[in-house]
Amino acid sequence: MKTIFSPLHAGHSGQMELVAGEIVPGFEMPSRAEYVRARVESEKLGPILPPVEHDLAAAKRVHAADYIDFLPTVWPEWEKSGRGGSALGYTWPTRGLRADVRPKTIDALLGYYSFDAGAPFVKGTWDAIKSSYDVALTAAELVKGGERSAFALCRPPGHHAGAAFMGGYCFINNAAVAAQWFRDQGAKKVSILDVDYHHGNGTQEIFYSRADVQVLNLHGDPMSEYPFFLGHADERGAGEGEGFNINYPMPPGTSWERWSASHEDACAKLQDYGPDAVVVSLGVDTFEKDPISQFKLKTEDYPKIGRRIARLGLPTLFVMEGGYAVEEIGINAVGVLTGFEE
Ligand code: Q9C
Ligand code: ZN
Repeated sequence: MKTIFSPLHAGHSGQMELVAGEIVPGFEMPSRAEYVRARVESEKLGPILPPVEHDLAAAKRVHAADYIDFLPTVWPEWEKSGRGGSALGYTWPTRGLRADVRPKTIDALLGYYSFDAGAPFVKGTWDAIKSSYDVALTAAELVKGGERSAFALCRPPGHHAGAAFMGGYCFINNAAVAAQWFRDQGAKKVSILDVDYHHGNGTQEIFYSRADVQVLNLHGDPMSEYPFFLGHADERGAGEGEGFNINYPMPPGTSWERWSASHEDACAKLQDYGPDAVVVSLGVDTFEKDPISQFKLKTEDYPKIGRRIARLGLPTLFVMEGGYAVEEIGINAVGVLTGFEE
C-alpha cells in the first residue's frame, strides 16, 4: 500500500489547548505523524510519496466557500492584531445568539467558524491544513486509479470539521473531501467508516441529508465523551438521508469484544449498502493507553480491524485521524494497514 505524506504538517506545532480548565500544550502534536511515517517505513508497508498540490475546489464541495476562504487569513489577521500564542475564538453563537450575523474582527470570526476552542492556529497551520488536504486527495487519486487501497497520512486530522466550522483539532474534513471527490469522479455510492474514538460530528453533519454517502461511526458515548452534542444512536439521517447515518456509541472501558461486535454490525451494513469505495477515518485513540480516551483496545486488535475491512473487498482509502499515545500510534495505525494487506 502506498502512503502519501507531507512534511508541511510539522509547521502546525506548539499549539495550546484548554483541558479541564487549564491551558496545556496540545495533544495533537507533530511527533504523531512522524511516528506513523517511521512505522510505515520500518514495516515496509510500501512507498511514501509526496502529495500533488490541488486547488480548493474539492474542499468547497463539502465546506462553505466563505469558511474555506477564511482559513488562510486567520494567522495573518491574528498577527496584524498584534497577538502571539495560538489564534482561538472565545465566543460562540450558541442558543439565544445570532448565528446569522457574521461580524468583522478576527476574534469574532474565529468563534463564528468553530464549535469549540480545540482548533488553534499558529503560523504554519494553514500550510499544514492545505498539505493534509492535498495528501487526502492524492491518496484518493491512487484508489480511483485502480489501487486496492492507499494511506493518506493526514495531519491535522479532519473528522470534527463540518461544512462551516472547525474544532477538535480539525479544520478541513479530509475524509469528507475524499468521499465527495469519489462521488464527483463517478462513484455512485461511498461509505465512510469512522473508527476514531471520538464521534466524527463534522462528517455526520456534512452528509446527514444524503443517501449517496453512508456514514458509520464507532465512538465513545457522547453522553459522557467529547463532542457531547452529536453522535447519539437516535441520529439516523434526515430526509433522503434517513437510515444512511449510523452511530455506535459505546461506554467507557469498551474493549475488543464489545467494539468488534459494533464493527461487525457496521461492516455488515456497509456491505448491504454496496458502495463503490470506502473511506476509513482511521483514528487509533481507541487504544488502552491513549491519554484522552476511555476505550481499551490493545495493539494486537488493530490488525484484526484491517483484516475485517479487507474482507469487504472494496477499494479503500485510509485517512489518518486521531491517536495521542504518540509512541504507539505508528504501531497501531500501521497495524490496521498491514492487517488489511494480509
Ligand atoms: N480532555 C480527534 O481525535 N478535546 N480529535 C478533548 C480532553 C478534544 C479529538 C479534551 C479531542 C478532539 C481528531
Ligand atoms: Zn479522536
